[in-house]
Amino acid sequence: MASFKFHTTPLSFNSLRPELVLAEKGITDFEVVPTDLPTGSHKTPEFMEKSPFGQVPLLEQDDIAIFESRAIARVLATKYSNIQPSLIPDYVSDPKGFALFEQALSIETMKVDPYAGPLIYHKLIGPAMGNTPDEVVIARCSAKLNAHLNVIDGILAKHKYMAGGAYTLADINFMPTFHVLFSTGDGDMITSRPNLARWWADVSGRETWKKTVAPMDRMYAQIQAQMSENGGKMQ
Ligand SMILES: N[C@@H](CCC(=O)N[C@@H](CS)C(=O)NCC(=O)O)C(=O)O
Repeated sequence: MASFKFHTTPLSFNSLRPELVLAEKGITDFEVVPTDLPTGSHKTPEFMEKSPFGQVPLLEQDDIAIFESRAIARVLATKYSNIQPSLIPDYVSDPKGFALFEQALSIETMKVDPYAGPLIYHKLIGPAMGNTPDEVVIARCSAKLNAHLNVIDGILAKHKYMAGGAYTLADINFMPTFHVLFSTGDGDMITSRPNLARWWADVSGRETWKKTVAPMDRMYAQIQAQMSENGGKMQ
């Protein structure tokens, strides 16, 4: 019997966080429950009972439902902490590594996501749904994100990965958002910065990442092809 249920869709870049943890750990013994965003299967009362923001990903295990991709990724990385790569530094044996890890997680949620999120919405998701992009939001978020990426580039000048010498969940948490920046035409935010570019080449070159991101890339390519036939709209 599968040890948990994972609700996801290849349309969801946030789902890539827990999916990459599972790929890194080699876990395949679980049930994937496909969510159909276009038909709104994530807005039914049954789904929203478990995921009250009406979003994926969603993990169901041990009689509890857990939403928010970063929380799910951390639960899974902790559940399978005995399988390498460890992904979460141990505070007792490596307090400095653990501190850098917590710091890197916070940088992603506080300094990257609040600016990259609206950028991705206004440049990619909104227009695909027929909404007019807000250029003021785009300009403000691009400026902030660029400033914060300069700092992150400086951090990566000091160590190989986001939280020190080892690849961790902190790296994983940044990756989906940075990947989508290549689809908004902002890939140079990563590739023009030497340390970020070196880090990105390393982490995105991992076989686990290539395998995890492939279904989303195929789905985005299909949508783009449909949109160009459809005058820039999804349907
Ligand atoms: N902070 C949430 C964001 C989840 C999210 O935005 N999920 C998207 C797919 S990537 C979704 O379900 N969108 C549908 C909606 O919001 O109605 C997380 O990291 O899990």
